[in-house]
Amino acid sequence: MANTVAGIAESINIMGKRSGTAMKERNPGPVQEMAKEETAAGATYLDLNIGPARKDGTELLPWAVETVQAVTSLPLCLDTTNTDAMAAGFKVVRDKTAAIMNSISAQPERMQKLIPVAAEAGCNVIALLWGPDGMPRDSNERAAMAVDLMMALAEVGIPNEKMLFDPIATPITLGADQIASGLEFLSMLQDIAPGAGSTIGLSNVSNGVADHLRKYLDRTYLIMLMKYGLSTAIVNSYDAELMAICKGERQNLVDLVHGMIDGNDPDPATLQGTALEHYKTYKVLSGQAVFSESWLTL
Ligand code: THG
Repeated sequence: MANTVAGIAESINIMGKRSGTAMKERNPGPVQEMAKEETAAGATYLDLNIGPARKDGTELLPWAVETVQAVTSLPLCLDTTNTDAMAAGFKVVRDKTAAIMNSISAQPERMQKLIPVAAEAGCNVIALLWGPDGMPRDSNERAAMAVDLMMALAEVGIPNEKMLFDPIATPITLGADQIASGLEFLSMLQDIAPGAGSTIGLSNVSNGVADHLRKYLDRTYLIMLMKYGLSTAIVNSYDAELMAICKGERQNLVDLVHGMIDGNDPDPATLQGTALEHYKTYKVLSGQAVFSESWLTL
């Protein structure tokens, strides 16, 4: 049971208001400010997400890597679906063995292109459980994809300890079944790939939910994932409460939610503040209560 989770800060991102504009204009200032803010917030890695970057990815990602490396020594997580951009980005990464490739999915052409790049860099690899037919339907499909990825990575000498399996978080608005199946996969992971790590894009769970409510879902979801040994998470490092959970500073809330997973059902009348928020949010994320945007006030 993990007590801490390494946070991969997500905010330097081509879709973001501040960082997206700056990246498109190749304006280093805002990107470097954000890198310093994410570092100060206690991130363990900085994700640099340029999206598909079809036109200029091979130039943009190396620019982003060098821009951020000028102001922080934190290891980087290079995030793009453009395989040429990924290779170009890794060329200029200073500490390749500490960095993360985000990601290699279980699609044959992506595996073929990226696995040699990862082997050469000696980096960590996020193994994204997304297959040729898209999203896995249950934990067994996740397990089958994980085996495929693990075997292909092992073939080039990448050890389990450098793999971070991402079971893919789905929005709560699609229901709690997929959330349960991701957790179930994590509980199987050490049998499938002993020593391997894991990660998840936490904020996927609150995708499509009103902005001011998203953080409650992300925080409780993180605590649930910790019960199943999640080792890293892609996080909004501007949420100080979420970062406190990552750093192991909210043991009382962890005990509450993990107790509920074990079958305890505390009387909500005895809870208040953040404890009550996590109680209500756990009910929704575990499928015991139906999600609606009034879940916290009911
Ligand atoms: N798994 C892996 N990698 C991933 C994801 C995953 N990378 C991309 C994504 N999912 C995680 N990254 C983000 C980055 C930003 C946001 C969500 C996920 C986000 N940003 C705010 C918004 O859009 O409201 C703020 C944007 C802004 O700055 O204006 O939500 O699942 N392996």
